[in-house]
Amino acid sequence: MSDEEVQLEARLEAQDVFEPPESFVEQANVADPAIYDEFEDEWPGAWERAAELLDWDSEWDQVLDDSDAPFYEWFTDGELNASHNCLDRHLDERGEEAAIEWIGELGEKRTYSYAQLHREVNEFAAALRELGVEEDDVVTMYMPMIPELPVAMLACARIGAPHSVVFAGFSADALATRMESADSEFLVTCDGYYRRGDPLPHKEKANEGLEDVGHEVETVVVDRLDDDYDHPMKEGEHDYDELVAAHEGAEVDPVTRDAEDMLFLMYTSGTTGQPKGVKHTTGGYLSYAAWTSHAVLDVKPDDTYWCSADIGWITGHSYIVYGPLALGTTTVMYEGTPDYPEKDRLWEIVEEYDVTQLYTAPTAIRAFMKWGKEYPDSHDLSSLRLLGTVGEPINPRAWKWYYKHIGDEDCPVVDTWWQTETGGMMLTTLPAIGEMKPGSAGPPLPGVSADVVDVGGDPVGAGEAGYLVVNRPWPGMLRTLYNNDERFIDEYWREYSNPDRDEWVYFPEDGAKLDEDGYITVLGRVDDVLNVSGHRLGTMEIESAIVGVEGVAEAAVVGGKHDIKGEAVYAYVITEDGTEENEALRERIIEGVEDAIGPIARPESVIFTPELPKTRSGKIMRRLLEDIANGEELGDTSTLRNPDVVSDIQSKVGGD
Ligand code: 6R9
Repeated sequence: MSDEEVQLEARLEAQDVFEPPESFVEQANVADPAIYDEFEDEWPGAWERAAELLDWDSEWDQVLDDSDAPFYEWFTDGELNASHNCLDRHLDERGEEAAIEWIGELGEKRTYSYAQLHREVNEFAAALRELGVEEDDVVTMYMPMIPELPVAMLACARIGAPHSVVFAGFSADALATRMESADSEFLVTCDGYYRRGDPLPHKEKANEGLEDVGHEVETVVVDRLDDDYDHPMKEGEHDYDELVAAHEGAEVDPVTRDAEDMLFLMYTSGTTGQPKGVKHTTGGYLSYAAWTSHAVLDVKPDDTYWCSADIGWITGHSYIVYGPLALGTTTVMYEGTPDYPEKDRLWEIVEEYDVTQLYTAPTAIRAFMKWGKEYPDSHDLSSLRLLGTVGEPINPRAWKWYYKHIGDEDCPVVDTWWQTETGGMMLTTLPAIGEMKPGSAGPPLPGVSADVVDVGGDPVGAGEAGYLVVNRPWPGMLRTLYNNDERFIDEYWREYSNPDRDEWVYFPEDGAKLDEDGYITVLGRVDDVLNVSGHRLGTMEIESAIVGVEGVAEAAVVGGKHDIKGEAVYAYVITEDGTEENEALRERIIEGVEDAIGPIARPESVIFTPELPKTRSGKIMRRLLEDIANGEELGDTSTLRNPDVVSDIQSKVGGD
């Protein structure tokens, strides 16, 4: 490093607060700080400005109906169609502009103009109807990052059929559980996809999952691998290309949906082994996705905006598909991984497409940091105007690296806290208004009300850790858990609400800290959910996969700190025959987890132990196992029934 660079690094390291760059402020969609007061003064009416970003078939009567809280309703009696909002209404002005820029793993490129995307969505919507899909039928999609995925989502939205997208990296079991839970009789999947240049069979996994679904399923298969792979096509299955060709030129009128009609379901991990089917609606969700894309990501029609998430997660739903397309911009979709063929793949794409905003995850940023600044430095990234992060807490070092080496100290960084359940962003600075504090997401968005409280629900003082709560409803909120209103209340509203006084407080199950300026630093989950590379995984789901492996008697899973992934899966396992070293069993356990959930849940470490540390009442002391995984000092172990086991386990982890 030159002297100048050393000085620069030192200055950045010492700096805790960053101002939005002048050049950004001048052109921002939202730049007037009065927005915060306006939302307070006009709440909940102020949310109309989100709904007004959309086209409605008929206007709402009421912005918020809270008569049956916490089953809130937004924009009641309003009617609209999401596919119309993402496509048709842009045709006149932006028909020939790119809606999706798709970049394949092998370097292939496909551009879908709004007109082309509209055409294919119509054709596929007609095909789905012919297959028997009716309004309100749940259509499952089990697909990687190929353009047919957003096409299928928008085709469903067009005919009023909610979609349920299952992340392609999830296992056959995970697919089956979700299809069963949603009673979904339709599946859109593909033959396979490429990973690091090699074809990866996907259809076999889908077939395996279908075997465990107890009802008939109509399946559509996209041919992604062409001649590289002859997928096992089953009788009665439909080929996507043939279906679309058979409906060439078809036009399907967008079905008018009530604002509160379900747009999609998204399954996510919770405390129990059973994933939760989060229900999002057409009016509130779409308004919220569009508004936050406008206000936080500063999306404008002429942008080439890129969110590097996978559409199989909520981030991809809100900020690759619905938000950007509702605003008529160009959204980039990248199929591959950031280090194939080289570690500069992302920067090559930013340069080639003149990407204006990049929204990614801290885990990716930490990997970029490790690879070195020479990769971004070898590309012209000056088209970038804004950077964002999501998915997990970002450490200040990674934030500053992103700010400097990707943003050239000239782009605001928005650290956005939100969840599958919230539908869109909740805590973040507005990029042209708020000072940025690396490591702290920021204040709640205008109109959103959040606080940090203690176990009893009382606000904690500045600087103290507590539990994050949300005190008011917001349009993008989940409406319920699919077919399970009771669990919806138990999971999110039981803890801090006061139903007798009709006071409802949403509990996201995250720990947090508040500073004297009202900035919130989110510390991580306080339930048994891990965050591995920004992906939510339930410890119970992993544990039940492990105890399903022959030879395993008991298992406890916790998260251990990991430089790149944030958290990694540590599995403590008691074997049936008491053996403490068994390489073959270790492999079977890893395989078992991959089969039940997917490779993302793969244990970093499997530790065989004769016992697990338990309290006198027989509860596993997970905190202790976490401390052991992190090599931290252990607190009081005197309440344990079996304190001796601790040093034994410690020595194994240390020597692992
Ligand atoms: C959008 C998404 C939600 C959980 C959430 C929290 C963590 C997300 C964060 C963050 C700190 C941020 N999380 N964004 N933690 N700072 N900016 O990731 O949804 O997959 O449902 O995960 O992720 O723990 O509760 P989801």
